[in-house]
Amino acid sequence: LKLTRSYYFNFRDSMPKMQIRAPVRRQGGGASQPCLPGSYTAAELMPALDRPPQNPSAPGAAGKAFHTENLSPAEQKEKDRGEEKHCFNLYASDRISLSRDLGPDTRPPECIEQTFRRCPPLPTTSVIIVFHNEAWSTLLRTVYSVLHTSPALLLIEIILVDDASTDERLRGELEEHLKQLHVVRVVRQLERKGLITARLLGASVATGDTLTFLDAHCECFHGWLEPLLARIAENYTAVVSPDITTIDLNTFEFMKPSPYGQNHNRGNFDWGLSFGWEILPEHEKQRRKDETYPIKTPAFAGGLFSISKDYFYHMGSYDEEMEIWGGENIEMSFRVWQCGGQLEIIPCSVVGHVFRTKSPHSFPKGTRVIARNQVRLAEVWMDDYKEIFYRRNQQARSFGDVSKRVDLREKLQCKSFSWYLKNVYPEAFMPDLNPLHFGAIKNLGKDSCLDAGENNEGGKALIMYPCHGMGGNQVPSASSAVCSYRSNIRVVTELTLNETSLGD
Ligand SMILES: [Mn+2]
Repeated sequence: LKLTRSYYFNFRDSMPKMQIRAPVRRQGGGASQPCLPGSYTAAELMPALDRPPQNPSAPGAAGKAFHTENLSPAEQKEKDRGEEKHCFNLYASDRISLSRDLGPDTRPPECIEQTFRRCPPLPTTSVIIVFHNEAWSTLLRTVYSVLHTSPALLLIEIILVDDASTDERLRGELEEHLKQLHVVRVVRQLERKGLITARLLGASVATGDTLTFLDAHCECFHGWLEPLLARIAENYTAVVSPDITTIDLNTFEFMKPSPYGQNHNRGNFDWGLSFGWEILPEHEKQRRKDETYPIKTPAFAGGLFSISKDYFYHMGSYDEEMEIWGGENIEMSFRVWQCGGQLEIIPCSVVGHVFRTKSPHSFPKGTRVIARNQVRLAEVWMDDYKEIFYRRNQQARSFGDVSKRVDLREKLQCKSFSWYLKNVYPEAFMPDLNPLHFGAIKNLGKDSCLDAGENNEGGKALIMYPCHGMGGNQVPSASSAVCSYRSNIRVVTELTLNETSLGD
């Protein structure tokens, strides 16, 4: 076993570092390629780096919570400082091993027992991690986690893309530390240009058959990579996300998967073009015989996914004129589906992510860039349905030149947005395309407007709220007696339009 691995590393190290291999499209039966019959053995799928022996009583061992209460004043001060800078418990993260294990494999048995055929072979991958002033311990734990869980055979490299970090430690010391890890390298974007440009930079130097994008504060669970790559081997046009689980931002507890399967969510969007999660519709549950089946998802969160590298470029990678962050995941969701691909979540692939409740980063040009990105995607992909978005979001429609993206849509002969709604997301809440009236419903006496309220996913009653004239939660699209309220609320409210029913 050791022999096979050292042979592999020798072989790899003997090749020039920046070699570019001919792209190999691995689709269908792979009859033209010689490959061995049967399935990969455990020995063939040995990780790129062995996990060092673990101390079961160390902080956060086996993915358990690490509680940091009752601290001394000095410790508390450190904790507060970390929290302020990163919006998670850095004090805890800094004390948890960079190589911590996550305990036994608790996935459903069919995931644990899943085997992967050698023919066609599983494609290799380049893992691309973009960071901007990320905390040292979360960034490095992400890197080690990938190395400890990804088969050496499949992991070509980890590419860290620095989006102009200013923290001193992330500059010189990072390369120094990574020298010992042969497959990790850093590329730097000197000016802060955001996630999209940084990912494109990472992809441009990647040499794997597939690209796997991860956030800089993740931990990968047992066997996360193989099911993603197996799905791409099976279908070159599949764009696949792992099942994203929570790493608690206060205790760094890793929420492990349940052996009995989960109540899965899929991704969606509302007419403000924000991403959200929803439970699977019944027909999708019926279609899946067990947990090895992919979940088809109308939209994806876009932070963690794998895609064939050829397909990534064939499909127009990203809209390069989108700035910083925001909207790019919805753009890619529409594009993949409308242009013949599939967007899927693979439940046997589990990756943890530290979900924060607020962003620790400033947006160089304010959150206006998100609105601009959204307008760009609405203009290119949504046909007449963009009007529903504009009705809710009454911002200026300045979005630059989208002609290249329109040409792309033409070239790929992509389907219409109404095709997407009908075939991929028939459950979408559909406001009228041409309502008789639309706007806020106002109580003139009190100058308050009917409002969906904050975080109303449909379960809460509507409220009266001072009118702000900005649309958003106050713009239903109304036609005669039917008031369709906020897009992601699928309850159609019958309103009797008389004064008594519109009191507060
Ligand atoms: Mn993140």
